[in-house]
Amino acid sequence: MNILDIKKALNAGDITEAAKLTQAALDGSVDVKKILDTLIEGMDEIGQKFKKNEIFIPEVMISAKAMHAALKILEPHLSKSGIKPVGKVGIGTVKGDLHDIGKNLVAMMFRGAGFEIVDLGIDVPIEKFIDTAKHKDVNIIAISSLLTTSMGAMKDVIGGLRKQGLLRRVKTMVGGAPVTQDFATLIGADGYAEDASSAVDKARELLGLLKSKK
Ligand code: B12
Repeated sequence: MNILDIKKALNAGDITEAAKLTQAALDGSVDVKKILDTLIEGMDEIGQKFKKNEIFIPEVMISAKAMHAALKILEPHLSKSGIKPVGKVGIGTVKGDLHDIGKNLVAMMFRGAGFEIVDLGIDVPIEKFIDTAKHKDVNIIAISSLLTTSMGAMKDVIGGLRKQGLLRRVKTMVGGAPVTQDFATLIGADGYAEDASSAVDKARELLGLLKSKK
C-alpha cells in the first residue's frame, strides 16, 4: 500500500477506507509515528481548504470522522510507542450557551493535530473550567461563545483562572462568531482565532510549537 492513500481517504471523508488503510499500514509494519504524521498532514490540508472556503463544514465534519476512525485504530499503538500528545486542551462552551457545532469542530481539528482534548461540553460553569485547569494537567483552556449574552462569562473564566494563579501555567483561547481579537485582548485571553484551523495554528504558537507570524 501507499501510505499517502490514507490522506486521500481523509480528503474523501471515507471513514471505512481511512480505518482500513491505517490497519493495513500497521500490518505492513509502517512506523506508527509516520502514520500519525501522515494523518495530521492530511487533516492540516483539510483545515487549509476549509480556511480558503474550498470546502465547507459538512466535508470537514466527515473528514474529521474519518480521522477519528483512523486514530482509534492507531491509539493503542501510539501509547505503546510512547509518542506524547503535542499538548492538552480543555475546551467548552461557556455558561448560558448551548451552541456546540463550532466548539466540536475546533476540538476535532485539535485532535487531528495531535492534541489531547478534555471536552467539557456546553453550558460549562466557570468553576468547571477552573477545576480542569487545576486538576487535568491541560496546557490550554479554550472557551467558545456564540451569544453576545454569554460572552461576558468568558471574562469571568479568565478572571477566575487569574485569581487562582493558574495563568502562570495555562494559556487561554477564546472564539465563536461574536468574539473578536479586540474582545479577546480586552478580557486578557492569550489567544483568539476566527476558525478551527487557525485555532490549531494559534495553539501551536502559544505553546511555542510554531514561530509567531507577527
Ligand atoms: C445552529 C444554531 C443554533 C442551534 C445550536 C445547535 C448546536 N448544537 O450548536 C440552536 C437551535 C440550539 C440555537 C439556539 C439558540 N440560538 Co443559535 N444559532 C445557530 C446558528 C444558526 C449557527 C451556529 C453554528 O453552529 N455555526 C457554525 C459553526 C461552525 O460556526 P461557529 O460556531 O462560529 O464556530 C467557528 C468559529 O466561531 C470558531 N470557534 C468557535 N468556538 C471557538 C472556540 C475557540 C477557543 C476558538 C479559538 C475558535 C472557536 O471556530 C469554529 C469553526 O470554524 C447561529 C447563526 C450563525 N450564523 O452563527 C445562531 C445564533 C448564534 N443563535 C442565536 C440565538 C439568538 C439563539 C437563541 C437565543 C435562540 C432562541 N431565541 O432561543 C438560542 C440560544 C440557546 C442557548 N442558550 O445557547 C444568535 C445569536 C445572536 C447574538 N448576537 O447573541 C445567532 C447569531 C443567530 C442570529 N443571527 O440571531 N442556535
